[in-house]
Amino acid sequence: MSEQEIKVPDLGGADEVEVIEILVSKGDSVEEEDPILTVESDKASVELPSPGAGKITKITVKVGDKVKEGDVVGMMEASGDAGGSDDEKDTKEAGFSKSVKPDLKSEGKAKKEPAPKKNTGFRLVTAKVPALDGLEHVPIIEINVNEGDEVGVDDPLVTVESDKATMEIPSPYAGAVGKILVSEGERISEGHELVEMTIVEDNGQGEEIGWEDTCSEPPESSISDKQEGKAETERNSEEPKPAQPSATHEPPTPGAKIHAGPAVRKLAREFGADLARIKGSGPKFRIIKDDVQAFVKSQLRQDGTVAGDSGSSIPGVKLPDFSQFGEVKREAMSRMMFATANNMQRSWLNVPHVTQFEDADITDMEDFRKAQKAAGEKKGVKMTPLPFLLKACATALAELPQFNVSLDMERKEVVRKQFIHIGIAVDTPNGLMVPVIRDVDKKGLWELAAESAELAQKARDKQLKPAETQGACFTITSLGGIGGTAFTPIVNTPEVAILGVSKAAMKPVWDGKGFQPRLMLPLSLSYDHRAVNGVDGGKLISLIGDLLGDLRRLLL
Ligand code: CAO
Repeated sequence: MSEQEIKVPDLGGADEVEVIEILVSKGDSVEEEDPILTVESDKASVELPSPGAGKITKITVKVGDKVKEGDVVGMMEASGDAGGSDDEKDTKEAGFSKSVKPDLKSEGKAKKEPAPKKNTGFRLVTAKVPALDGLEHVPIIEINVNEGDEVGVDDPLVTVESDKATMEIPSPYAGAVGKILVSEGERISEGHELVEMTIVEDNGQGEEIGWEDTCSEPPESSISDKQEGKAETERNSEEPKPAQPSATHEPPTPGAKIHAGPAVRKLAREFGADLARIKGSGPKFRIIKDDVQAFVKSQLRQDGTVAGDSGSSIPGVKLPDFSQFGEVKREAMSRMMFATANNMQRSWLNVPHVTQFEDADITDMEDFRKAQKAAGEKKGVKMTPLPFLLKACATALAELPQFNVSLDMERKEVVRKQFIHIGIAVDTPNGLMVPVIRDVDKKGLWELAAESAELAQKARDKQLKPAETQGACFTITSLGGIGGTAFTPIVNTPEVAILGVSKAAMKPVWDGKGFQPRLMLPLSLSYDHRAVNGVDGGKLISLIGDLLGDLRRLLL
């Protein structure tokens, strides 16, 4: 192992560039060509790659430093034979310039466009790709304009990215963007037609400022400078200079310029993160890798999809090596199991749960239900306790509409639903599913019996359509056919309450004179204590109990 200097390679003509991002830290292992720093001239940002494979021992520059060709920016311990001879080292140090050599001095400047013939009035021209300093077939990563946009000379039309640099292709004309002739991902080289534009001419003195006509050199100040200044002013007026990487995001601003290097853009693409929604915490509000990572993490937390992350700063559960205790087998979770696990965790962590219990006297209800057996056989529908529970819950929700809501905490609003759709938890071989019965309040017991049986069967057969699992206001989870005396169900967010039903049992009930044998159905109502208070919880569960105890009340 030998230590070697990491030097700034040939910068393709730029005298001095600014370090805008340091992509490695002391102790990091890197491969040859791995990006070490991002530097930026006034025209382009470029990553300086590692001259070889090894371990970084020191970085001697900081963000904001100006560097030029030959400057030492760090040290590394080369692995393998990366130490090599001095000649070899020099070659590797110059690896950047040997692979792709974007011209940091003139990058993005369009070659003089042949002057379109001048006529008076409007004229259609086609903006083409200028010389790209040796680069060919570079992919377009962003189209910066839309049809109908007014652009000025040098405004960026598209952004392309080689494996080392990101650059904007500026417009050679001022005018209105017409048909866009390229698409994102398309690879372009010099001469490729980008967009059609309508330019205005006024007896040959019009707004067209084709470089050939007006400048012997392309315009001095590039659009990057102009737009960066504009973006900076806008952002400065919104907030003070950022200090920490920030995961905050805003709705995309159409046409806003994004400042990010190639590695950051690549990372964002890999995560599917929209750079327009990420605030940069780097110099000049440049988006750095930390910003992308923080943004992605915050998005996943919002979706509740960070595996092993509680989403509430509570450390995840650490697993021991189970094999030390005996033989184990591992198997992949099904997608449904993983989704259910995340939903449960999200609900448990977001919702302050309270559970209240009640025993409903269903002796009369069961007599009535059993009396329907023959009628059910005729109809081909089995009448279980579930339709009664559905009907009782719908009636109770109509009477206590404070339970038929969802909370929009972001907008500080309560969403009051003007419909009563109820989900039923169904145990399937693939896991828990919750099909939804719509407009329960408008349906009769037979209809509810038929529909719940059909949806439960569809759930077990994996035949449910997405729409059949959406839109519930409330959920019933019945373990009555299985057993148990009570349980505390987890609210199925964004609903605010759920009714758990356990197994009915004969119990001695005091009627004021003596104990009577009654069939009692244990109910557990869990609710979101942000949305409803304990008094309401008590009212709802008592009401459901009363309705089940005396079915005539369902008619009132
Ligand atoms: N007490 C006593 N018996 C009950 C009862 C109760 N609360 N609820 C139902 N039963 C009886 C039924 O009457 C039926 O008996 P018979 O065959 O003698 O008539 C038997 O239990 C089976 O009923 P069922 O389960 O077929 O029908 P259902 O309408 O009561 O329930 C469904 C349908 C889909 C809710 C149920 O099949 C199911 O999947 N339950 C599990 C829900 C679940 O997983 N919850 C947990 C979610 S949290 O992890």
